Amino acid sequence: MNRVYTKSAFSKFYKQSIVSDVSNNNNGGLLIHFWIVFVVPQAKGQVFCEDCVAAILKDSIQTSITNRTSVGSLQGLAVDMDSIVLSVGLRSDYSSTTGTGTNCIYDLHADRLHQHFPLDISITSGRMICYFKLIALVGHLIRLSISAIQIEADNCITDSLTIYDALMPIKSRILYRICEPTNSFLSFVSTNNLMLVTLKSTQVQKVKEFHGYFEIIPQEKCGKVILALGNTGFEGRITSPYYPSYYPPKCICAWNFQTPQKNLGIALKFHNYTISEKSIKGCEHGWWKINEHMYCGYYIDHQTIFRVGSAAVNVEFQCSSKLSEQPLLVEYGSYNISQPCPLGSFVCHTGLCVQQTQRCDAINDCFDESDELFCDVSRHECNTSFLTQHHSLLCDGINDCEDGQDEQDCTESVPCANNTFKCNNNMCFRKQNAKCDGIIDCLDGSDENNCRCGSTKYGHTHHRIVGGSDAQEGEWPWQVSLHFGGVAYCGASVISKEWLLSAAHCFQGNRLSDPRIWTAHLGMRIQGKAKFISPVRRIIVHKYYNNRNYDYDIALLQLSTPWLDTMKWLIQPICLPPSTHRVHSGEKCWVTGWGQKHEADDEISAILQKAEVEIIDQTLCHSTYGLITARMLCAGMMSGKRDSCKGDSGGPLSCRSKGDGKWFLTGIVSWGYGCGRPNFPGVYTRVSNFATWIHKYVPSVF
Ligand code: 4AZ
Repeated sequence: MNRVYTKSAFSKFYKQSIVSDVSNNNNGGLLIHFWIVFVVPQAKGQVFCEDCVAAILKDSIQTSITNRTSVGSLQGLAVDMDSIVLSVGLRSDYSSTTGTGTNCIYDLHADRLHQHFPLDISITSGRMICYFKLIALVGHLIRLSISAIQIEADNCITDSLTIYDALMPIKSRILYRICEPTNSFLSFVSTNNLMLVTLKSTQVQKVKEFHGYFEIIPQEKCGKVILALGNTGFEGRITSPYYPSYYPPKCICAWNFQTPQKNLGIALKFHNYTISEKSIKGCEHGWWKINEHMYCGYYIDHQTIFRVGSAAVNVEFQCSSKLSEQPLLVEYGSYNISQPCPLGSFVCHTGLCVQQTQRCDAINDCFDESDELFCDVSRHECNTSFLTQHHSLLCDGINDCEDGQDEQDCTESVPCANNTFKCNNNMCFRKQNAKCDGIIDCLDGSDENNCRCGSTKYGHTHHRIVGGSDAQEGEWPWQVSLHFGGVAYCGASVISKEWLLSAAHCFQGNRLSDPRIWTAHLGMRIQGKAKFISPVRRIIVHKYYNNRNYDYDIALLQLSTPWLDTMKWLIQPICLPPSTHRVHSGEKCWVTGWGQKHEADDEISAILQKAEVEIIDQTLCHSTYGLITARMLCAGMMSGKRDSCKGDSGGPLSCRSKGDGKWFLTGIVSWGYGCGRPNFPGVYTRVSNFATWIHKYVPSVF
């Protein structure tokens, strides 16, 4: 290396080469892992590139033109050209592996298939980086299983567990990073016989622990020929490689299905996943080729069925992410092409079949609510001619009708006596003051829900406004302005002393996902004059956020410093709607933010703006935009004018409960076609869908 680089164009930057590891290659030779160290001044005009460094090395290797193999020679040594892989490492990665400052390096060799080699470590003091170098028999792979990890949860800033698909800690070879503590069982598979696991802790206050094991596993061939039986229904399953482990990048699988009859096609039931037509952009979570058609895959929180109307079906799946991905499970079976669903049933957008009687019953049987579209429930059935066949609307403890008609005369199904409290699970509790007395009376805790939220010291006026108007001090005490690098960038809402809710799309990208660059401005009316400013400690973006269609556009932010009760005149949390909460079209809500006042403006507003908007019927919104998922809702005016705009993203769509006058965070500003355009209302994240998800991270708000 010295000879190669001291004679190269980069000689003035070249420092040294250091072997970090030697392992077997797959051909009876050695695989040498080494650092080639360059010190490049930050001065302008320096031409230095990763590809050039690799090219210099490859140019120095002599290859014979007559003998066209990949083996060349360097200073008399045979070199496998295909084994030359060059990745850029950081100075910190380099110094950490060269031995100074750490005594926590384990070289672990495994030589027996499927034997578990335990990996357990606990760090009790000081700054620490532990390296586990896992080396398996050549030609085999490594499966790392994690049973528990206790680390600080702050986006990998203080602590992290990183799994590399190589022996050196090079960014481009990261398989997965864990930034949160977990007790769930997780496992990961390498693409070769080497893996490096690092556990970093920059400050140890509490004990940091990691428990797991690794094993050698054989390489698996993914895919097969499948002869489906004639019976309709699901009969088997296909999975991602190394299921139920996270599957490594660079995978490729091919399944060839054959049904016994021409009238039978193949149905694929994807668990927590869906595929849809590939657009010009690439796929982020796997691409699928099904009988010559291309699709992209997306992770979601429900199942979907994809049917191929052909007796011979070729399915090809290729990984597209650089990281390991969540395991995939797909059930398959044959179905009758001319009648995919049983007689008398309805085909959901998710491909599922539900009975016609399950349509328009206000229960999400399709998982994406497509059985509840084109129903026009509240308008039709809530006046005097209430249709009694829609049982679930009646006496279910939810006011489906604006006048509460569906919940009147419920003596039979809801035997709650006067002066008792009705829990969300329809049980009655006898104590008169069960609600918000600090004691959980209802089994589901619903008597203590939303007790210290959604109220303001400001008396709201209810006349309509045209476009936006200036908000008053203390009128929207949950409104937050999120500043990125000191500049107002997105909105958010206060939901507790230390948690905010915002939109996932505000945090997309390397820098935008770093909590250290953000500050949250609370209790603010005029931009820059916040009552309270806190750095952000942690950003949790929903793992199913889809940057194509803005599905699952939700993120939680944890403040570094909670706000104090002394600020409660200007800072208050907004209530979160329970998962049973349904919005009704025509309902009036308010959207607030410092975003652009007009679509064409490039300026944000100095004073917090508010605009009254109307919840738009989901069916109508669907017909305008097409791609409106069950995680979205539309609000605005079909005539245009009142709307949210750029800069309001992540901010609240606040709706006031008719019952107790409390304000609920019904939506989060997400997207839309322009701003205030007729027929294109704003699209909001439907917060009620995320009650369980929020509860997982913020148990205190329920
Ligand atoms: C945006 O770019 C944006 N009219 C936010 C809201 C809307 C449109 C765009 C809704 O952040």
